[in-house]
Amino acid sequence: KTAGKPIRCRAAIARKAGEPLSLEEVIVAPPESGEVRLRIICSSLCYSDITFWKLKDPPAYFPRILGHECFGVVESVGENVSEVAVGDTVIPVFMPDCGECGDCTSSKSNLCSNFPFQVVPWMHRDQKSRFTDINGETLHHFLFISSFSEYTVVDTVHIVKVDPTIPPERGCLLSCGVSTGVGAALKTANVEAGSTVAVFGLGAIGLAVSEGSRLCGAKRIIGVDVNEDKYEIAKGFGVTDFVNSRTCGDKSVSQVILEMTNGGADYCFECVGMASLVQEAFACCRKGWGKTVVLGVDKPGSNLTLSSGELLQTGKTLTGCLFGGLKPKSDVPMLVKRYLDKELELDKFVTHEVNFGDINKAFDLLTEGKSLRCIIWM
Ligand code: CXF
Ligand code: ZN
Repeated sequence: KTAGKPIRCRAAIARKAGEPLSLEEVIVAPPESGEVRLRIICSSLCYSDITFWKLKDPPAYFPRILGHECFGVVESVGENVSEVAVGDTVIPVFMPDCGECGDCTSSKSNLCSNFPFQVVPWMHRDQKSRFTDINGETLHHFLFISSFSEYTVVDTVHIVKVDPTIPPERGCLLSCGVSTGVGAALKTANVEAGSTVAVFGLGAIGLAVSEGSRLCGAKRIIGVDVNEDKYEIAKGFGVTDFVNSRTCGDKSVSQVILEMTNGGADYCFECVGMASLVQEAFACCRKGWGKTVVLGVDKPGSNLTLSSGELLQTGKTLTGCLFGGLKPKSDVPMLVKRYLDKELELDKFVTHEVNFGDINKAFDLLTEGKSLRCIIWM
């Protein structure tokens, strides 16, 4: 009944940087060609929502509907949509997957060139918004998803149809953060069984890297954090050793890890977003074959200092990835299957749940470092 017509529903609008989201009625336009309109079942809060909510300078856009880690059902489809139908359960992903370009057709890349990933506040194809508030003011999109609304319009290049038997409150985790960490271990690094891994930063992303490394059969997983309390939590994600980077005395973290591992970790993952930590990670991955993967997002313009001699003489690899290097349309269903087969553990990431009306509590919990993932039920 609603197909082809605007929908009036409830959304949480970020009106000003860092101020509580305001729950308001919004109008969601019907999907255009190549797009679908989704009913969001639940979202979970990813730290990128906080980052862009706090942002005062460009690329900050207000008013805006944030949210990008979610699970939904197709309410209606625009023209030229054959991949999904009304009623299908989907996981939206901020990374596009057009399935046709040189990158999407290659198993070696997840960086779509037809819809290059950028942080813009619009829909891909017409650079316009599908949201207005009740006064007719345009509301900006976020990461092509904007899930803090009962209904949202998403381009089909950003949706993945999934097995409807996965519970929404687990499926939504695979929409961003957990997939990013698990993918970095499974795909970007391709962690070998029996290896030693060092994870810098034990937030949800670092813990997802640990979970991915555990899945790959890593023998030793060294967690690095400034907060000692993280170790107890991290043990549940496969972390076997802990280094407090604040209490290394006159040694650097990399020196401590080089000594602990007798020459370096086979794989290092930077999950904080600090150039200096990338250097530390690279310094303690093993010569000859060590691989360092950057997942953390540092401030724009932050540079790495790396000696070309060190690169030449050690043969180490330094790389980075978005969304763990996963190809959304094929790899998200693979992770769903591994969850349903009881290999990939997702339950332990969920520390809190709130109703949509209490969404600001979810923001407080994550800002204060009290939650890993908080489910926000529509
Ligand atoms: C991030 C990835 C890097 C750019 C900003 C958004 N994605 C999701 O949290
Ligand atoms: Zn995210």
